[in-house]
Amino acid sequence: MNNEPLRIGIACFPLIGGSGILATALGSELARRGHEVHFFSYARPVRLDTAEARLHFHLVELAHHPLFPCPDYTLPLAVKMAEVASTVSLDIIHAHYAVPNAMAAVLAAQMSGASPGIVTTLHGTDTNLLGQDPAYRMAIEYALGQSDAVTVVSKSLEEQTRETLNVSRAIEVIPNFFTPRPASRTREEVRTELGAGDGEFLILHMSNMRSGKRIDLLLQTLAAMRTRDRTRLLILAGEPIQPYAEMIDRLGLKKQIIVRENEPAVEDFISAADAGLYTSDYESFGLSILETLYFGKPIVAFDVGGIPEVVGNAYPLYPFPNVTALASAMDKLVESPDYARSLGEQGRKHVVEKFSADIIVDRYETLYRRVKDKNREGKALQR
Ligand code: GMT
Repeated sequence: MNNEPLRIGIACFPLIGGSGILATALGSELARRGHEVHFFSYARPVRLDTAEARLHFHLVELAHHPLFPCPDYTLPLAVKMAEVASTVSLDIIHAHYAVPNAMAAVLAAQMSGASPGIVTTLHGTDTNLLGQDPAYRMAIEYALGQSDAVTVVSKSLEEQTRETLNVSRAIEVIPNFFTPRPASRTREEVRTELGAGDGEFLILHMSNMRSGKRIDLLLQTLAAMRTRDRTRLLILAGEPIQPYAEMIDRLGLKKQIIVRENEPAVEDFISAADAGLYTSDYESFGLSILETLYFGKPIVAFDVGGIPEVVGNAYPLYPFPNVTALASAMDKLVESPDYARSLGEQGRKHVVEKFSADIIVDRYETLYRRVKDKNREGKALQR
């Protein structure tokens, strides 16, 4: 492989959410491999450590112009990327999300003299939510058409994208990956801090708490568990739990639930947990599931979207929205530590084999080089 370092721009959402977390992890891995990486967003991505060599962050200020009915982000993002693309000669802009990031990248490439290649990754919401919205659909299709390469995070998302959007171009499936950072505290220290007793089974749920995560079903599952008095549910929440306070009270779950908001050190909490519970009605991939399995902790989830690809075909999943099935699957884990261990090990083996950084970052690197070479040939032909 050609080892010449690349100059890569990454446009992503900065908050707790799989696409930003994946984009940040990818940028860090690329910088470790010797590439120069420039992040663009309206806030510093939560897991980004710019103390690392070759990682740069460009803050994009929202434009609050009195002429606009609401602040604008797309154009300031495009201009910032065009400026940096010209100054440092970016080879690639990797946009995570079609709108606004890929659309802004298309504009940036046209405005800047550097004409970087554009790689767009769809993460799910661009297809199943914005892709259905007539106000965005055409822009998404245009951004995909103008990108030099398009990737999606699962086969399931590729199928859904082809069904939902008018795209005939090549789409490459490059799944997400995870590189756990070493836990900074012991399992015992974290459990003591959480107030989880020795004999208690600690169930973990990590999400941004948006409606598709079906927190209602998460709570109902816990409430339906035979073993609920022996368990605690730790929610690592990207948004406040407040909207569910009434439901928690009504289901009598107050004593069982521990909430931590915006925790970046997920590794500490996954190590401290005994299993994961995920109740989304759809996930293109399910990065939190990957993270949980990586630590050898079994998960219980519905059979939706790309989740079967993440856990592997032999892994048990349950039909949506059957909370009784989820509750008894979780009861089985609580009551049979050997079964829980072997299911966790089965999941861990699968994800380490399929979704380790080495494999997935190689695929992105190969794609970037292909796009860069094609771009170079195109420019040579124009001369
Ligand atoms: O739904 C979320 O949690 C946020 C969303 C995002 O854009 O960050 O997540 C999407 O991208 C993740 C990374 O590829 C996937 O793991 C999630 O499954 C996907 N969410 C949906 O498809 C609903």
